[in-house]
Amino acid sequence: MNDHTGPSASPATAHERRDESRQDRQPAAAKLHLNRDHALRLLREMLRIRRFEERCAELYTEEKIRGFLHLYIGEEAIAVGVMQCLTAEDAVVTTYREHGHALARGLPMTSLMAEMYGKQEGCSRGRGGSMHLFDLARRFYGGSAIVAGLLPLAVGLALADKLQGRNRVTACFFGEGAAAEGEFHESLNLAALWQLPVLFVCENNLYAMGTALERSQSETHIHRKAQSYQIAAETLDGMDVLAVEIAARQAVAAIRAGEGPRFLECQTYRFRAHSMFDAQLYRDKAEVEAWKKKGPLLRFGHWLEEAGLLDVAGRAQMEAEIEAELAAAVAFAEAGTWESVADLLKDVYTGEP
Ligand SMILES: Cc1ncc(C[n+]2csc(CCOP(=O)(O)OP(=O)(O)O)c2C)c(N)n1
Repeated sequence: MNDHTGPSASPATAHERRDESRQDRQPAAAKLHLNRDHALRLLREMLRIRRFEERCAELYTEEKIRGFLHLYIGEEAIAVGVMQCLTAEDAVVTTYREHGHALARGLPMTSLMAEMYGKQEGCSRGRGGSMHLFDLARRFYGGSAIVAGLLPLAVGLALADKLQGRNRVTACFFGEGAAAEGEFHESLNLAALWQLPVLFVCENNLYAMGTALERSQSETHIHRKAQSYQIAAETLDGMDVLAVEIAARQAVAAIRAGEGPRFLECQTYRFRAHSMFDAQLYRDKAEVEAWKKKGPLLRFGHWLEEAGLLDVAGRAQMEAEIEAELAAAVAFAEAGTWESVADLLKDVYTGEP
């Protein structure tokens, strides 16, 4: 199978009015050469993220996980689609909504869950928690709480690679809210000016906390802001994992060929609240339900069934395997240890000798 003919309709919201490049998807789809193993991997990776976060939400209400918790549920296709196109040498930087990116990048679920618990066996030794997942060996530079704060970091990583002659890509994931920040514009300008190998991935889920995009930014076509800096940019259906992978594969190839940065605006939607403290009074329940019907898992799962690539038993087996992985991760976190009080100031910068 080398063609993607899956459903491509998007919910009837503001995104539908902003679809300049979607017509280009079909010819590009033929270049993906999708085989069964790869297709099933895409579904499995999205399911791992979904089930991990559903369990995190439960653990949060049980107060096993504390602090902030921003769920990526609904947006899984973006992290999974893009991550297929990166090598171990490439770098990844993300926002605080980064559990999905970390899992898709290959961080073990055990170390992620331990981090969620605040245990020192976690990927950030229990000091980061949900918002600051980090893994140097996998070049996963994590989890940044400051909106747009990660863009200069990505530009810096890419500049270092360029100066040292390494053919690497830095993938930088952020929400559309970042496009209202100065750092976004400074970063895009320098990345374009210096032709740096950055893949900017805007996860446009239409809301920055409780503020709708149309109420906060005069230009709602985020990719046009990138174009104004002479960066090749496009908008695409971020609920379609194949569309994301196709676009990312083309963008990464161009970056590796020395063509400078690329920008993808992925149209998506978060199904859950901004964080665990959010009554969601800023959007209609009907809007949320409409988007859920276009969810990446539902849609790709149906497509796999229709294509004869996954039957009921196969899906059940996949679910069971993920459940077992999740159970092991929770057990690992439960058995984890707290950092001793005596060590709490270790590695904390105080400015004093
Ligand atoms: C510089 C800065 N301003 C404000 C905040 C508070 N804040 C946290 S998340 C958020 C919304 C960001 O929305 P968006 O970038 O679209 O990402 P999403 O949460 O939708 O994934 C805001 C304003 C912050 N963390 N950093």
